Amino acid sequence: MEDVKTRPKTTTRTKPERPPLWKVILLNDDFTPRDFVVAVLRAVFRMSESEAMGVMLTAHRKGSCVIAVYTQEVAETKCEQANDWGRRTGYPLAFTTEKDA
Ligand code: NFA
Repeated sequence: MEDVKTRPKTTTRTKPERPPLWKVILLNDDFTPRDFVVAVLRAVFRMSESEAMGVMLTAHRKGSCVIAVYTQEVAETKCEQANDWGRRTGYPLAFTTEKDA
């Protein structure tokens, strides 16, 4: 048997864990004016006019629409801010959060 020098082959790499993501979802209702929904989407979620219009129409037609995904804290804060807009004006406009798959 030859005297083969071996080096340890194990390396340890620590990759940072990705934080879990949460969806913010817009729910349709029959009362909130379309323009108001678009204004909230633009203000709270920083959407362009056409993005906001697309999201509003998808929720209107399908019942709900995923707006964006964020870390849990950001998702919950934005959801609360958006719900406050509806509450203050008396519209039943509702946003919710859900853990991403
Ligand atoms: N369905 C509402 C209307 O016809 C518009 C709306 C869209 C409300 C998306 C809430 C969410 N005025």
